[in-house]
Amino acid sequence: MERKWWKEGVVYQIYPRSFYDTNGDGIGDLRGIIKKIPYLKELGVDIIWLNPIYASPNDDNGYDISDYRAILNEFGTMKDFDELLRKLHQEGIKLIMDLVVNHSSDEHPWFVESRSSKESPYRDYYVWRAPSEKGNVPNNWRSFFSGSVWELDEKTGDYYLHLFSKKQPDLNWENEKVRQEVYDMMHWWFEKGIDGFRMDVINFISKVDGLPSMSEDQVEADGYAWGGEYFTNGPRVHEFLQEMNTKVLSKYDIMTVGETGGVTPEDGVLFTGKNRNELNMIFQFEHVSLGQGREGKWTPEPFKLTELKKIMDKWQTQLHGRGWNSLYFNNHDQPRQVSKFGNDSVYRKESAKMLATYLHTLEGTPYVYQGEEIGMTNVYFKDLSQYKDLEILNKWEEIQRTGTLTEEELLKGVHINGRDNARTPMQWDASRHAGFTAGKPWIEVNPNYTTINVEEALKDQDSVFYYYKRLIAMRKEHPIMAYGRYKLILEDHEAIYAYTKTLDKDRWLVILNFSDQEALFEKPEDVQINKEELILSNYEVSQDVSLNQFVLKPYEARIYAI
Ligand code: ISL
Ligand code: CA
Repeated sequence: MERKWWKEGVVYQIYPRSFYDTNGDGIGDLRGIIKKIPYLKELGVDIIWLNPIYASPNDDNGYDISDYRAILNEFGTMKDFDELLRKLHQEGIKLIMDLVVNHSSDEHPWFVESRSSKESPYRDYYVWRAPSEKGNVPNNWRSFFSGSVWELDEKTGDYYLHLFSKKQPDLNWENEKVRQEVYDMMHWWFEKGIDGFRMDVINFISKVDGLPSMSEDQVEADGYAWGGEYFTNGPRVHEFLQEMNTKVLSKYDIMTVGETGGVTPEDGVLFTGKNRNELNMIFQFEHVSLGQGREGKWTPEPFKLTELKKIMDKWQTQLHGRGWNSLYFNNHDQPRQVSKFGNDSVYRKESAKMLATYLHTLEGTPYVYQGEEIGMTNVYFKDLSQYKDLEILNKWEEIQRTGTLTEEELLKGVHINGRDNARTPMQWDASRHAGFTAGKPWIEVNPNYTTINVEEALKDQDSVFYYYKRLIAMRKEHPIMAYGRYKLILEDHEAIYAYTKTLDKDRWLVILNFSDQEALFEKPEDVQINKEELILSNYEVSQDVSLNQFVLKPYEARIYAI
């Protein structure tokens, strides 16, 4: 398999707003990241991904950009950015930025121009449509953040498309000039020396011609339908990415990761295949979408380990040698992984380490989301009004109209799947506001900061932090972690997730207990053991254990070289 730095590295994702505040305004900033470089160095990560830090009115925390070449005032200045990049590079850490070009802010000068008149040279930078024959919205698609994807612009009497909030109008990728603007901007950042991009909802940029309505029977209580099939992996998406690759990406030694909801492994191969000249890797969503009920993520239901295995096994085997996976359970849009896939009470530390063992031994590049390395958990705010995320707040408004959920039910869903679970401030120490800010944080800290925090973790040799540090260091010593071939065993087991990894003469056996009960491991006959060398575990392991059969403790994880 071809070796690449972005396959061997571990990415650490920083949500700047919630990382570290240096000036007491309650908002994390770039100087805060600079200040914490020694911490990142101690952990040993290779690549930093920053969520958007560009000028933005912050309707969606920076995913609504009003100037792609300026830094958000609250985060600092371009000088701070240059210093951050230089200092990270001095430490041998690479930096990738968020590229948000499916849409801009409605306050971006392009959109301000575009909406000014039907004759504006910028009109066609966005997606405008006349009202339907009945004088209504042009189609029945629902926005990601509730309500219609269309907003009427009084001035010209047309509607503009916004798959996300109405302050995030979709750019019109059919327009060559738009594409060129994006490519110029990307060159500008690459010339500054950044090392790549994470591309926001990049598989939504090409929409099906005519933007057809969904059929009436798809329309739900809110009056809209999910229009995904008309904008996910659209007709020209691969053409656009290949053009971007030819004109920009291929000119630099950089990495790219596409955020691609609604993809199958076959799509994954198209986006990341070596000879496709598109992206290096993608984030798929199948595993993090497990257990969605009647109202999607807001009505979570239990799911089985075998369902997770099925999904992950498919991605592991189908991309093997043909593409590349991104490995993650959480990010700024997802709940905390110990809360969703592990256990955030009695077995918090054990399950945090077990999940880490899993993500770092699959085929692909592991991503660590800030706070994951100390086992941060979901936040269980008592009241919906404590949340800041517009996805949650818009849903709250919607259910008051439709009555499809009670507030109590929504709150329960938010506790499990709300995006703000990931966005409460990083917990640095046990002092007020978790040492995140000297002021008042923009969103309340998780009250469990008094016990779960970085200072505590650094004092404890057995902490989740040091386990991550070890896994990250091991990746440099053991090419089998990044490049070894994954093969699932015990596929029907409902508690144990086990697999082998193989690279040339090296063979590892990874055994993970995903449950809070003891579980009996029985080695299948076709797994041949030549030696039993324990590489890593999250509990003390007694010497005389037999790999043929043994009992795993709750959330126990072991890696053996066999
Ligand atoms: O988190 C989600 C909600 O259920 C997703 O639907 C999410 O909105 C989707 O994955 C796209 O996410 C990305 O683009 C959004 C932004 O709000 C997210 O933070 C970003 O990661 C719009 O730019
Ligand atoms: Ca600040």
